[in-house]
Amino acid sequence: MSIPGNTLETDLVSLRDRVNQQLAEYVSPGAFTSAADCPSRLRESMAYSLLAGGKRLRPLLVLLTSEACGGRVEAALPAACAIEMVHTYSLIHDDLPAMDDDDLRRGRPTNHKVYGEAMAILAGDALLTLAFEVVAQFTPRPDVAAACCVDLASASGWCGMVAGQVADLEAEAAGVSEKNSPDKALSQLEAIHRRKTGRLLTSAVTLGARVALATPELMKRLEQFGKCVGLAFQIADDLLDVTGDAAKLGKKVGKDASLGKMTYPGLLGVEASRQKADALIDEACQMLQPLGEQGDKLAALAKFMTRRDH
Ligand code: GRG
Repeated sequence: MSIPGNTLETDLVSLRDRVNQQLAEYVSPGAFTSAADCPSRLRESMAYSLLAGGKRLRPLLVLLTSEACGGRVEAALPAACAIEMVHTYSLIHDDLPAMDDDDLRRGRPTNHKVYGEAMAILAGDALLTLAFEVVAQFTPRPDVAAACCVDLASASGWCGMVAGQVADLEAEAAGVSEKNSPDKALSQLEAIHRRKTGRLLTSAVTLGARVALATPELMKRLEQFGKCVGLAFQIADDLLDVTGDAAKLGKKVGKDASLGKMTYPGLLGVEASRQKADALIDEACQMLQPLGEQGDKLAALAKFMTRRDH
């Protein structure tokens, strides 16, 4: 990961290493009293995708938000790892033939290409449930752990990420982009992404704030920060599908256009999409004002997330 500013880059690399180390521990046979009972092929399939690299943006958002609110890394690490488990499950399921049917993810063959469809579905299921086991068991204070479970479940579930994925499939099946006016198509696209990617990214921020016991006023501002960053991230993702390099991304590019999908560059053009993403990041950074310098790393990560090349 290359992020401008030497200290920030060192900090992020070391936080990411901690997340990677903890994730490996959570899927090891000794992680829980009952963990040795996991069938070895299932564990292998879970670890294959979970430990395949990835930028770890969601865990970094959890940890940096918590730090910005005065929290400790150790307290936020279970939630940071849990959200990465949920994200990895969504990628495994999204890559399945019944969904996006992809054969490359994080620079490797997708989970179902290696372990078969049934095991890929089960590895996704197991990562999703393990996420909640980890938050409930290892987040300090039972009331905070419970609030984090609700937050993560609502962001990823039937009215969150899963709903967004359903809306995306329905829009694709209906060929909505051709039938609607540009304004209507744009608000439909926003409604899809607000849930499909936005809710989980917002949850990364609110989880960090919850663990650090942020005040309700700060929580509100951070939630708005997360919403802006979530949408800007999706616009950047759409742009990378047009302008990105498959080798750097570790997945195919040009897929959205070949499937006739609605995207920001498709509806607004490349330059206006970039401007929209930049404006969202400006709005996001304004939300961090009460944090003063303590919000600087979080602001830098948000900027990186939209200006990344992978
Ligand atoms: C299967 C319920 C279910 C949901 C899937 C998020 C999602 C919904 C599918 C992923 C499809 C996709 C490529 C969405 C675009 C935004 C996105 C989540 C990109 C990948 O996230 P990164 O860039 O990936 O953070 P890494 O590999 O770095 O973690």
